[in-house]
Amino acid sequence: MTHLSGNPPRRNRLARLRRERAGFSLLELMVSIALVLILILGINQVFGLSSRTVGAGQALSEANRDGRNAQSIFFEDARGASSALSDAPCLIIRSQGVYAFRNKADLEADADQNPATQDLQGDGKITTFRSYDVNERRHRLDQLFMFARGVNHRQTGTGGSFGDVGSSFESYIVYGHLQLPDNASPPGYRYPGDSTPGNGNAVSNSTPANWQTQNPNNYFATQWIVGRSVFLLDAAPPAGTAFYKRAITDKFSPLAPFSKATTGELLTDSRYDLCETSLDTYRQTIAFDDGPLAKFWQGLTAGPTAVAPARFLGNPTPPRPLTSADAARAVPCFLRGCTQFLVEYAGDFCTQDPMTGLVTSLQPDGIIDYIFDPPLKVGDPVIKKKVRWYGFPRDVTDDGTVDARQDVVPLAHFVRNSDTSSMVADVPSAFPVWERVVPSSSYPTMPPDDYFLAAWGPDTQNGPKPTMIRITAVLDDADGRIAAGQSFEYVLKLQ
Ligand SMILES: [Ca+2]
Ligand SMILES: [Ca+2]
Ligand SMILES: [Ca+2]
Repeated sequence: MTHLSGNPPRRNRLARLRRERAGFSLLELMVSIALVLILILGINQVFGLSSRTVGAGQALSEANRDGRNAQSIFFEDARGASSALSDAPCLIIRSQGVYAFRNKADLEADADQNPATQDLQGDGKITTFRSYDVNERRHRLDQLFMFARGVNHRQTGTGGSFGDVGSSFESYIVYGHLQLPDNASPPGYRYPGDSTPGNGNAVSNSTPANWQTQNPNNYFATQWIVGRSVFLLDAAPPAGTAFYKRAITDKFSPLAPFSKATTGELLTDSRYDLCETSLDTYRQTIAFDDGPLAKFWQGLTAGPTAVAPARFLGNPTPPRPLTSADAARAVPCFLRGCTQFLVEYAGDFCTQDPMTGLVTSLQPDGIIDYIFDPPLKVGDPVIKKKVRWYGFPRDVTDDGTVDARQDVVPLAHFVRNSDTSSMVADVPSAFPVWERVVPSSSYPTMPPDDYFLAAWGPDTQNGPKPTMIRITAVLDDADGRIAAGQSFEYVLKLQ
């Protein structure tokens, strides 16, 4: 009998079913469980890997977004500063570095817990970073103080209001790292990188002892936030509004860091954004600047100690329920995770020999001061000129030394040290900018808290001012999702 259909004989089907019901052997079961486990592990790995990739991508795009957003704000402020430059009371750049760890993991991986030293190659050879280095352990926390014309609106309010109605065509803008709150109640505000017990507000402390209790939110470089504090200038603030007040006893009020509001808060408290003055009034205020102890650049930048600059308070995550004072402190928070903030300037301050680039006179020659690229050596053809940037000494050629021909140096250093025989021996103190500089010979041994300051004020009203400001910012991820911070460079045209 031949079966033409596809159905096997019933007996055969039963036999096979019986065989199938006998199921898997223990060995088969174990093997299949093992296979499933391996599969699960594999899937987990793939998901873990892709979520890490997504995390890094997200952190990267966040940094890029913040960097781009900052650009439009910088440019807008520069436009305002540019239109106020000719009669602005002053312009100040203050530069200072601190040693700091990138994050907790960086601290824990460091053998001697000192951020100024690092075993770079992992071979036991310890490198000690210099004060003028700019890297993952040596950070710049520069500040820019400037005046601007252009409409700015109120962002803080009197009493219970989160933002009073009002605007001003003149403003005072300060960029710089913020003091951030610790976890106490009420919070104490701490300087970036500082772990001195007792709210010392030192510029930096290289020992990480007690950072968790002393400065849990502003110790590591990736925790830092650069602030943008905008104060509206209004000669006659509206009635019923709180504002920073001019006071005879405080010469640089109402824009000095310790100027007081009508309700008692300090300017650095970031409580209000309205000041009782104007560009004209304030220029006159600081024009009567007299005596070595009362210069406007000191009056506007002075912090709690001689080397500590004034830093404004910020709180990016104000507690709930929100009060108007807490809301006001969220306003200045501008660039999060900003591990470097460098401000440098360029302009036409001197006359240079077109063949050698050496300074021949301390008068502008109509050409923005320049450097030769590549470095000028005997017999080198002149290839091209690059803008010369002035500021806190910085080794931009990355050869380990600061050289006036190629690197960023203070203007006074450049005009003093150009090795021309006709060079003047000294720079007049008010030419064409007031600069606090250390002798160039001491750059390699410069104390870690030494600072640079350049200021243009009423006494240099007719002297040359910067044509450009260069801001370099590094934005990093607090969670360490990216290998290193992203660098952004903004060149702001002032004239
Ligand atoms: Ca170390
Ligand atoms: Ca020039
Ligand atoms: Ca160099």
